[in-house]
Amino acid sequence: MRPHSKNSLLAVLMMIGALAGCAGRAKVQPAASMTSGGSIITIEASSYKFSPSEIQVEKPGLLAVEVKNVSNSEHNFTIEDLHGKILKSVAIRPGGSAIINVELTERGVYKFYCNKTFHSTFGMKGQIRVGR
Ligand SMILES: [Cu+2]
Repeated sequence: MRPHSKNSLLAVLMMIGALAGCAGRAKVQPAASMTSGGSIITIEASSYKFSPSEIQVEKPGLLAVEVKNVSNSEHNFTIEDLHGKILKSVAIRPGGSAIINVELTERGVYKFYCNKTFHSTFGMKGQIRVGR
């Protein structure tokens, strides 16, 4: 292998390492507690990500998710239970918002995503961890 091709391989490896590092550093956002007993979190939907995408909830119970679509495209918020069953699936128009109430009855990691074609592939997905 000639020296310059070795260097470009190294550059590619370093780039992959940097990307993986970014993915691993996703900030976990704790949901706020409501006086009524449940929790609440606000998520911004843009093309193509949810922010925050990693959410922590103290314990099982009601979670109110406010999803604000800050993009010019229609998006969707779909959340599954621990067994892959869809709990809620709500469309959010461009510039609009929706409050989605879900009962997260068990400790564990709940996946959410946008169900529009390819959006989750592009990165419109995240998870809610209930309990430590
Ligand atoms: Cu989407």
